[in-house]
Amino acid sequence: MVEKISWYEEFVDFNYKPKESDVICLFRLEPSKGMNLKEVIGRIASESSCGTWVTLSKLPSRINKLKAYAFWNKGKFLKVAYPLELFEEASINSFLSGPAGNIFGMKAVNKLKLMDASFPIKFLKGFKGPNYGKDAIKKIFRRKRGPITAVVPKPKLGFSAREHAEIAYKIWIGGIDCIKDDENLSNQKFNRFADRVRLISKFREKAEKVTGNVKEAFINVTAQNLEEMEKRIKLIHNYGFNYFMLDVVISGFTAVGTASELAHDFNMAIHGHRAMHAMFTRHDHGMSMLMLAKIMRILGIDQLHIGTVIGKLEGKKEEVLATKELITKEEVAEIPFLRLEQKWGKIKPMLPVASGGLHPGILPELFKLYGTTDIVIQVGGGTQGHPLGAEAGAKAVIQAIEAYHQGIELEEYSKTHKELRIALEKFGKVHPV
Ligand code: CAP
Ligand code: MG
Repeated sequence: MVEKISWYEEFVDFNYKPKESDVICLFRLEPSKGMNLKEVIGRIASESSCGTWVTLSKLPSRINKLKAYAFWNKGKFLKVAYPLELFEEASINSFLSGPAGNIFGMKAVNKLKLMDASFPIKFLKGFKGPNYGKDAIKKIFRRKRGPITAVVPKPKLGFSAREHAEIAYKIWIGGIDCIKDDENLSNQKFNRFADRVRLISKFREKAEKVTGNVKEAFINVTAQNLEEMEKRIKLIHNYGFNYFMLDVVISGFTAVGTASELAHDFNMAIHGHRAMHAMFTRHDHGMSMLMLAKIMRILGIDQLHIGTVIGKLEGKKEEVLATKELITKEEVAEIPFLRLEQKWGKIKPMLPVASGGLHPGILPELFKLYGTTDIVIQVGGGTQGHPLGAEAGAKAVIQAIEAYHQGIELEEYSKTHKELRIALEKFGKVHPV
């Protein structure tokens, strides 16, 4: 009798009832030409857990306890249950190397997207999560509600450290809470990291004295190795800042885990920039932004860019709002084909960051979507594009927030607020693309 060559079907069981302790993954998939859905489903569950393409001469006695089961399929959507002991405790990387690993390169699969993964509390218990999260508003800024406001000195690159700090000062005295490095500013020759930290600190002291308000900075510690990243975090800490910023995708999940350990050690908050995410979160192959945001909350990022819906960067309303709920609530229900249910246990809620093409003219639209209590907004070009300069641009942003909080239309409020009026004359209500 010819021995059968494959055993993928052993990883499909539509009668399987997931255990409390299982990790459940939701995939969206399209089989390659010539492959039917059933053939592909077994491959996905097998290759992302403990199987392989061919029957083997010897199997470990525990193999059946480690098999993942594809147990639900509706159209292009598939759920796979993974026994928790497949994954190393307190390691997202261990998880990702399976359900976010080789299966995305299988010839049998034409398109595959990891939409979400629901983790049992037993797994989440291994992680500290965000150090501040939503509490930053009251613990760092000593305010009851948001938004926390931030501005990136623009253009992205080109200012010297001193020029950068001087612009920061203008933005701070215009009323903005935080200055943010751009995602591609690190330690360039024309703006050395150590000079920037020192000078921003100097101007921050001045701005706090002049305004009487807390002023913060999200300075980018993204570096080529963990040792250098740690050195940069320590320097920022030594200058008394409560935040640092990290490009979380470019740095990688191990760096995010290390940065989070340091943030807890130094009692700091991490601003997570998601540059590079769109290489795999857009369209139908890769991992959803919702899944990436869940990973960042587990790993301990305090606030994360998740999109604006109305700005210049891609992000559909349904997914942005489902992601915002996922990172700000204690638990969320399933949204069919988009999000699985998730209880968070002791993992603190994060703050969503809305950024990208924002300006005073469209802030009310953003707040209608997001609310203003738990949110960080970043308005870069929309501040420094103001005809009267950065300080006036900052004032126009603050005036737009005040108008929204008082329930007054921007046009009405701009009659008595010059900076807002001039901003509206230039930007109108344009949705930049
Ligand atoms: C926004 C920004 C941010 C984007 C990132 C930029 O500047 O600084 O990096 O918001 O996108 O470089 O484009 P503006 P996302 O305020 O001048 O648009 O927030 O979607 O991750
Ligand atoms: Mg940027």
